[in-house]
Amino acid sequence: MSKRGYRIFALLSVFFCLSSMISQTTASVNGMSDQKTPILLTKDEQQYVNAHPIINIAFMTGSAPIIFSENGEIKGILKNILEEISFQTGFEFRYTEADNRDMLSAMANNQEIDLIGAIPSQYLSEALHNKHRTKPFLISDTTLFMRIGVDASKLSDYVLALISGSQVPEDIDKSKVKFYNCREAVLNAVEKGMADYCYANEFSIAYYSIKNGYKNVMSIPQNKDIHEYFLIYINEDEKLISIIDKAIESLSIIDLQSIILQNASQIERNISWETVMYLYATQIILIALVVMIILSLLLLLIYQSRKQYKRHTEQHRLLTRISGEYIYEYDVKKDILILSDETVNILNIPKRIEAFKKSEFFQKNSELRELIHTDKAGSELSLVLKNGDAEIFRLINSAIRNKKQEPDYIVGKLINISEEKQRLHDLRIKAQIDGLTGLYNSDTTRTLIKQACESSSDTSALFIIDIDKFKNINDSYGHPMGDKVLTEIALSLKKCFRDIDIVGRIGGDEFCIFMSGNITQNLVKEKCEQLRRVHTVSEYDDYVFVTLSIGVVLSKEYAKFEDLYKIADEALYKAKQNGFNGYHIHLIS
Ligand code: GH3
Ligand code: MG
Repeated sequence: MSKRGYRIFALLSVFFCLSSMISQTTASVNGMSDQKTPILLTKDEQQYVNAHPIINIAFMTGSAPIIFSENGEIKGILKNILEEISFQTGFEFRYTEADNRDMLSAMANNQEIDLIGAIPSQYLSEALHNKHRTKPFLISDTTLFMRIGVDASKLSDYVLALISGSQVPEDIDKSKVKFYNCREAVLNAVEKGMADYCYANEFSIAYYSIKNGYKNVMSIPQNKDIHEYFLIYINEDEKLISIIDKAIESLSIIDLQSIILQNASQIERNISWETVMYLYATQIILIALVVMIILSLLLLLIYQSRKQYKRHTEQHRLLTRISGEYIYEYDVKKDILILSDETVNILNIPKRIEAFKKSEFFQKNSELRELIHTDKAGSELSLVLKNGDAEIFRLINSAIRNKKQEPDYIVGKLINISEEKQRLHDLRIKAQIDGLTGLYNSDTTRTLIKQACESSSDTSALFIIDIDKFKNINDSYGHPMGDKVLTEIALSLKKCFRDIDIVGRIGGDEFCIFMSGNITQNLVKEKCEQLRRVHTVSEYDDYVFVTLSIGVVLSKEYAKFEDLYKIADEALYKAKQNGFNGYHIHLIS
């Protein structure tokens, strides 16, 4: 038979024992009838019970399931039998547990006890052997209990486990014997391999096999020897002997069966990890595998979602960086401002500011206060960056509100719009400038001069300057040369006038200049003389000589642009009439 086969046999034999022992025992109990005999105490016996109600009984430790203590409570077949006797006689039994035989003998010698319970005759010391005893209340076959692997036909080669104080059988070598304190210790020694075999009653083997979950052993009924269980009287007290004997005899087979069954069904199993593994190894491994697979899948799922989350965060970070967006959060209740890494990178403030409203950043920088204004969308603010530059940001705030609609949390972003602003500015400027000469274009010139006229009450001068015979230049030297002439003249005009003067091109070869402030006639003349010189424009080998005609109106009081323009235009016409390269000044006083 395989090792595992033996183990199964061993376990099965334990259960077999439990069921078979009941019928066997009940049949073996000497003198017991099927019917419970009512116990009738004589008058003397009743008086004895009244005078000696307490009976002290001692038993050996580890004698389960016959009698034993568990968690301070006395249990077992004998305990139940004595309860029955107690019920019938009126005796009260008090129990003392002896750890070893010497202790038991000492209690007997000192007359501390009245009875000793449940020691088979084989294990009695000589002194106890001669004492009076009850009829046996339980009989059991002797069973060989041995470690799996022991050859039952050569037991003399193996180590025998005995209860201390027991006689060593004659045919056994004493060096091959080990002693243990009690029955349970003997059985445990065989299970653990400290000894190889022992003999025990089938009740104890069944009980401890279930309780301790033995798995390295097997038991074989011997049919050669029996264990009888009885009570031993310490004193030759005839009355006590007569009462107890009567009571034991009165126990019916049914009483005993139910007592044994009750004890067999109440074995508390010591569940060790090894026992559980032995019994449920396959199931445990399967469950562990399933759990491991589920755990692995969960871990994989968590890993993947974390990876995805990281990727999303990184994408979002990149997007915000590319789009020039800077995120921040503000916990309204806790008054904590938290900036994203990107925001920290550009602004000169920490990533997390506790008590933001009291912080110096908030106190000193009014722009930063805007960050915690709820539902602020589209407002613009200028922030000083780490590098010292000030840039313009558009601010968008959104609030998470509580049930009372108060903001609990504000999430916002700053969008850097400096470049956009600059572009707009450039476009606006571009729209005001004449593409060829870089001077104000006609519309802008007129608008600016109109505005200047309206706001100025000082003497002002409006110049209209026209290039003489410009058409000829185009015709003779080509259009590009004409453009060059226009550009050079524009440059000369710029140089001639002050920065605060409005200088613009208002037609093909016509320019308009407005001077305000205390403009004198002399200054106007001076400017006209300056412009009257012949302008030489060269391109490669070509030289063009250009002259200008100038019409000026000098007004000492407020005048409308349209009026001034008309007068200056007439002055120009006069200058042209007088021959080219001249000027005419019209004074309005
Ligand atoms: P006047 O002395 O009487 O002013 O004669 P003019 O030849 O200058 O006559 P007019 O003012 O009629 O001629 C202006 C010419 O300027 C007509 C047009 O072809 C030319 N012109 C207008 N805009 C441009 C330009 O942007 N580039 C060039 N090259 N020529 C232009
Ligand atoms: Mg002209």
